[in-house]
Amino acid sequence: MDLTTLPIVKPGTMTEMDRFMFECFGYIVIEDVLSPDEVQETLEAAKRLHTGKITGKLNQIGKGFEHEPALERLIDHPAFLPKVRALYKDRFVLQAAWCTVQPAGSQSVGWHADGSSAYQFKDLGYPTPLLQLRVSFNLTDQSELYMGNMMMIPGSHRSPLDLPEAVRKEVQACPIQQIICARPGSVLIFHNGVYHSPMPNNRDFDRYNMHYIYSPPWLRRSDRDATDPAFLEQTTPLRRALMGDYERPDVPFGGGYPAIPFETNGKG
Ligand SMILES: O=C(O)CCC(=O)C(=O)O
Repeated sequence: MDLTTLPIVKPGTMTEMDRFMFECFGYIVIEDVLSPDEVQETLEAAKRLHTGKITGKLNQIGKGFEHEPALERLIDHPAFLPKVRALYKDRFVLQAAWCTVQPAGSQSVGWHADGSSAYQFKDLGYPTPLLQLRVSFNLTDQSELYMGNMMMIPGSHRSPLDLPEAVRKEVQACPIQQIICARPGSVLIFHNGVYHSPMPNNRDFDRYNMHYIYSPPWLRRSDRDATDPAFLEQTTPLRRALMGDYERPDVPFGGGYPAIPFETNGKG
């Protein structure tokens, strides 16, 4: 009997209820953001990215958006962008974009909160601040269990205690965990502090997810040292600003930085 209920929200505006659920659980889910054609196009781009590089475990490749238009298009998708804007009060950058594959018949269970082993986010203060908001697109079907689904522990971003080490490799790590069963094209948005893990993929096809990570403007990028100048040249003003590669009055941000041109979305 599954009595758990996913925090499902509608695309677009971050409503008061969306925000309440995000604060309680640390994540929300938007179903069916991409059409089947869009899923197919994005999946083909993801597969090109991983061609010849798939090993037996979870693999991730960054900054594919620099040369794959289908991955670039999702950076500012209107289904989720208003929610990111609401959470960061319009001040953020794309800190990384990771395309992950959990190969057919493989597993990489490893419960963790996101952050950096160089300096854990949880050591910055309590509750762990929002520093990497992850927007994850399912590119393959994960509507049933054991399809490489994301597994989450709701509310764990507010726990002052770590998840016990002894369960970190267990599929059933905690009685309150949830498994995100969602169709391809659905989106999961989550706080870096939430404990999560991929579920094993017992199917005969590789599982692909595309993760976009949004952070305050001063956080160092993690999938690139700098964005490819050729990409910056050809992309839209909004996406250019979301890369964080803008001129600013002074290097330490003391003079602020130019407002992100959200109103240009989709233009020029
Ligand atoms: O794509 C996945 O299965 C999740 C990857 C993950 O948890 C991470 O990169 O932090």
